[in-house]
Amino acid sequence: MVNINLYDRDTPTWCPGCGDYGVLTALKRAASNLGLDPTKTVLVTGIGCSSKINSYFYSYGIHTIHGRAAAVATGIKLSNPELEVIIAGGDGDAYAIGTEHLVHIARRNLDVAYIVMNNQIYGLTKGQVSPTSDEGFITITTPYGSYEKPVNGPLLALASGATFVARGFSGDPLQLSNIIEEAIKHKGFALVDVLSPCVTWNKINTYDWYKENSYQLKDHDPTDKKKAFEILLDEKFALGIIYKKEEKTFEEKVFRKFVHSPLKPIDVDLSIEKIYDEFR
Ligand SMILES: Cc1ncc(C[n+]2csc(CCOP(=O)(O)OP(=O)(O)O)c2C)c(N)n1
Ligand code: SF4
Ligand SMILES: [Mg+2]
Repeated sequence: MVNINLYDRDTPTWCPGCGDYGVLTALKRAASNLGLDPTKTVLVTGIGCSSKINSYFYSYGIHTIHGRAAAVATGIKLSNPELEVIIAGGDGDAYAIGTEHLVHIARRNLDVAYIVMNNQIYGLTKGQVSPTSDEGFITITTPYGSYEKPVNGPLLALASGATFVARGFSGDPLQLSNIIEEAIKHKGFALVDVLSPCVTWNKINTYDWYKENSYQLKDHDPTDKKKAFEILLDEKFALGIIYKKEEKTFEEKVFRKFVHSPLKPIDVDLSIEKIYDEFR
């Protein structure tokens, strides 16, 4: 275990009480327990309040474009499989604009962990309906209530071939940190959906609401895939590791066959004048 403060960076600008604080705390604790080396760790995010998490976590990081974190993470992991690559972002990022990347990263079983901070709303853009908003949910873009059924992200990931699927709650950062630790340790694609309230724009799915509408998994065999599907179809949110199976990763199957070491660092002269010269 290393000192948790090692992973501190800027002070978060999230609203007081935002669920994302709990996720950051849990991630830092998991990193500390695993002794993650910040110089060999990359936290890749999309766009959203949740995606700002890599500004507050001390490691390498890329704040990519909305919905494309999984695609960028795939490139990083394939260039250098020795890096610990973690993806994080919101429900909009993962389950709306990024859906296709989620499906394909899951079925490839790339060895990365993906933390989705699910607040059932678009937080950063000030409270529009999201793909996980409940039917009937009133927002500024759905004044008569949402007419759409919510996307079940963990179920989608499991159906797409994810080899680790879990759900945590940012109101319980200790359990969440244990889950994130297991997800990072897992060899293969790990999805962690986190119930992470937006206290500013979502006045329905609050901490209390999630407490009333979730339950702890007990005596569950996470290798039982059929049971995992059943659990994910429950009306209430099951908390814990829902599915886990060891399978060959994408890197083991493809990358190692053709390239036997990470792409080598090269000396690049980043002087802007030199770059301009090339295009003059
Ligand atoms: C291509 C593109 N489309 C739309 C946006 C506008 N946009 C920024 S964040 C966001 C949604 C954020 O919601 P979510 O991913 O759930 O993150 P949260 O802020 O709730 O944590 C949208 C639609 C954008 N930045 N880029
Ligand atoms: S708007 Fe919502 S999601 Fe964004 S920082 Fe505030 S509470 Fe968190
Ligand atoms: Mg959101």
